[in-house]
Amino acid sequence: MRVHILYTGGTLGMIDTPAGLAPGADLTGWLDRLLTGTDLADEVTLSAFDHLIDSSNATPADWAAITADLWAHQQEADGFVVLHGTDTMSYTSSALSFALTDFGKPVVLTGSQYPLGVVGSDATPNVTGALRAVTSGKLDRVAVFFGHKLLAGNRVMKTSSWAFQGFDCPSVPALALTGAPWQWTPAVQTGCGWHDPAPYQRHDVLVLDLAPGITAARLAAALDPLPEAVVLRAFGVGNMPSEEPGLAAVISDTIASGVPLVVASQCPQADVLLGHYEAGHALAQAGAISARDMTIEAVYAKLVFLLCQGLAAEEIAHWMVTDIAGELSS
Ligand code: ASN
Repeated sequence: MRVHILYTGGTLGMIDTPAGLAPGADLTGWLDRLLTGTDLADEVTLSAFDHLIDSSNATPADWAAITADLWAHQQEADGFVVLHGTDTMSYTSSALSFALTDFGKPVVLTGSQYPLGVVGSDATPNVTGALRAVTSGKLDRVAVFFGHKLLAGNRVMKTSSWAFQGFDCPSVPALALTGAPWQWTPAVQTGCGWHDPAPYQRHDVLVLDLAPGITAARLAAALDPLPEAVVLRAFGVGNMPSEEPGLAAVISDTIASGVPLVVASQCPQADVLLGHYEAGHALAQAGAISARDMTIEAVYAKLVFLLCQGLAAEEIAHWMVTDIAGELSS
């Protein structure tokens, strides 16, 4: 089994600098020592971003660069591991899941909370777990391995800034849990796929949180000038203040201007049901799109993905509620 690793940056390969943690560790030497004497000793190739990043700096251009690197090595390996910072790893894994439905080989992202040079770091279990996942013969999609769990790439969220169990899927079970042997969950649906997608580039998608007391004037100001699409993080099943003067009109004017507006929930575990309450009725009436049980990361990456395909607002509305890569329960 051959594995290709792409190193993009993140805490895993960072060292202390006067300005805080920054890339600079000897990843190649560390990997060599990790794999010497194992069944993967001579089976791993490595490529790296020219400019290693803290994943807080990642943009859709980085999602495109990762996708391009994976395709460039697609024939050379049986499985692929992307070493990535944890901060935006679930955005990248969601994005890759839409772009790689045709890839046909497992891709697992991982990183760590502590750098590889710290005694007790989670770098070793996370990287070896990711390697084990992509060589298992049981995975055919984009996933994240972290804290002894293998998690679907477009269902996962970073749930802790410090815990070794820093990631979870609030709406679906883990794909596998480590152990001897690993415990695998029976495979579930993976969506209809997307053939030959246009590469990622940046689009103007606004993610907006509602909070008690928000006014129509504040919401209107945040939407001026209009972005290409909006993700409105509303309350519960997709509710907003229905008694606040002018608020519903700002939403309906935005949608009437041809801007897709997706309503997601502030609850990590949610199923958005627009109109279930009177407080969500205006959103349903205005033609807002429900995020259903998608994570905020999957919603954002999917909107950027669909905008990159040059789709009109009605087509975006259709695809947002259609399962492309297993991101959405049908
Ligand atoms: N700031 C880091 C990053 O996302 C956090 C980490 O990797 N643990 O690149």
